[in-house]
Amino acid sequence: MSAGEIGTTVTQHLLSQQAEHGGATGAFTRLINELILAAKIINREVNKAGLAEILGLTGNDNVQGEQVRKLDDFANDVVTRRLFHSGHICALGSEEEPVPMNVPDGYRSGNYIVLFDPLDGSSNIDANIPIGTIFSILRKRSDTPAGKYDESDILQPGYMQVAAGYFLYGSSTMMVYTTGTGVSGFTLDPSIGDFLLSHPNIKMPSPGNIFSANMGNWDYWEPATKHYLNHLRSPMGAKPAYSLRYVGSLVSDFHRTLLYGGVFLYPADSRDPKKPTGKLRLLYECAPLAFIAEQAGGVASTGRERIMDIEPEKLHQRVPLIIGSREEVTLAEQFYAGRLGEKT
Ligand code: P6P
Repeated sequence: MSAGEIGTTVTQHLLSQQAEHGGATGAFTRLINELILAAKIINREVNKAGLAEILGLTGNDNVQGEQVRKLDDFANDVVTRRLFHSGHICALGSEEEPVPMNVPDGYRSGNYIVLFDPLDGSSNIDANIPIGTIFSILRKRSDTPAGKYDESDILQPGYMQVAAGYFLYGSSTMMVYTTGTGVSGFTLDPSIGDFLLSHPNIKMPSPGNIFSANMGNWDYWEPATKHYLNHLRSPMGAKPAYSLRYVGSLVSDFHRTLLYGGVFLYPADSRDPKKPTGKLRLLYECAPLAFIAEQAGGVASTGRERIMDIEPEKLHQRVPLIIGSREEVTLAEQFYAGRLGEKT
């Protein structure tokens, strides 16, 4: 590449997409750019987390009853401030906040809702395991006054998403997103401080040869889950038998599945009576990753229902998630429908 040539920046990519939408006002581009700025700020702190006193616990619990690490708090605050600063938000929903957030007084408001997990996988922070920020972008659909929202604006099924994506703070920092016309991946070049297009038009290989699940939950899973995984891992089942990879950080496990194919699953389990439908949240984890998976040619299901079709009932609703290559997820659905069983 000749001097001065750096490839396509994410902003150039956004502007070219904006140009293709005749009626685009630039509001969406502005909003995404604020998310990108938030990610760069979070990335800076994540990269030095091992050095700064920012590690450790705030001593507070979030709505999930999970001890909140300082970086979670910091990431939540950065994303919230930057998005309200965009002037195009009417409400925000965060894993770290019990209820949706209104536009603060003094800020311009707009017609977008962003639901996000500011720092997913945060329990891995101390072990330097890759973690991420996940976001889902919806358009206001109620006729409430400017800057106001009602529940129908927040509780929208996944197929209503305008865009979805994640930032992965790992060996390199990446941004992966879709607006419904394919999936693009960008890698942060720290020397220029910008995300450059590194993975154009991502397609999920199918079939893959990796399955990803927390096998420690084995005794708490329903029979269909066990029969499906036995099929994948036994030489008498899938040919050749699959490998198991499990990071325990959703964005990492999903990103590998997106690029290499295979299946990630966090099914319902009976380990925690308070979480009978699994651990992952529909609106700001499963639905945005489902949008990306489908745009990359994959499938995202509860095992019995398309994730993107679920009509949400609560902001922090949890659902089972089986997401990955078309072949593996549709096979899983056969097991959950009882059409395949123990000896398959
Ligand atoms: P388990 C991280 O805490 C998280 O929310 C996701 O990032 C990850 O996929 C899941 O929990 C891991 O849960 O029960 O396997 O530790």
